[in-house]
Amino acid sequence: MARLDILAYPDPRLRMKALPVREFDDALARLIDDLFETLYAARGIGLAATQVNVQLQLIVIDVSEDRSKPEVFINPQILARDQIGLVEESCLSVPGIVENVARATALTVRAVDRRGTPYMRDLDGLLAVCLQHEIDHLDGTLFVDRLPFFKRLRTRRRLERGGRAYQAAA
Ligand code: GNR
Ligand code: NI
Repeated sequence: MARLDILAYPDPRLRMKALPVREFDDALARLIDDLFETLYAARGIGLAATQVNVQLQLIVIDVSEDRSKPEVFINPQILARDQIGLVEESCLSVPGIVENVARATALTVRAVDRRGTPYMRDLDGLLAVCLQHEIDHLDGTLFVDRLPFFKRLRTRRRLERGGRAYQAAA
């Protein structure tokens, strides 16, 4: 297993669009293991392959308190969304910024598991929010892109000055 480097804003590689996974082989299994190791080391709840410079539609998530529920979403597609709520988000690739984002509070997703078997699931709570955040990464979108106009401007200014300076001042 290996811990991978997480790309940080404004790295242009975070803007690339991920391609569907086609080969469910040992290399994919190793990549999934590495993504979980990286996720747990960074104390995040979700990680998209895009964040470690792999342009594949591959997401790992664990929203459990004790880090005991690893979940893999490959080639995910959201089939239905229910209700919108404001949820406080942060991102390992946008350090120092915490803002409310409008997200569906429940959804139905179709994806395949690590062996390539398709499945469908209904999600809600933090898992639903996190999956939307990660699918955005696969499309090259960051949560700060989804802020209302003036908040987005303010956040962009803060990021240009450096997330760390903002964190210290907050
Ligand atoms: O660790 C993370 N926490 C989080 C909190 C609220 C909504 C989304 C997230 S995802 C984030 C990890 C990350 O950047 N994944 O892409
Ligand atoms: Ni993120």
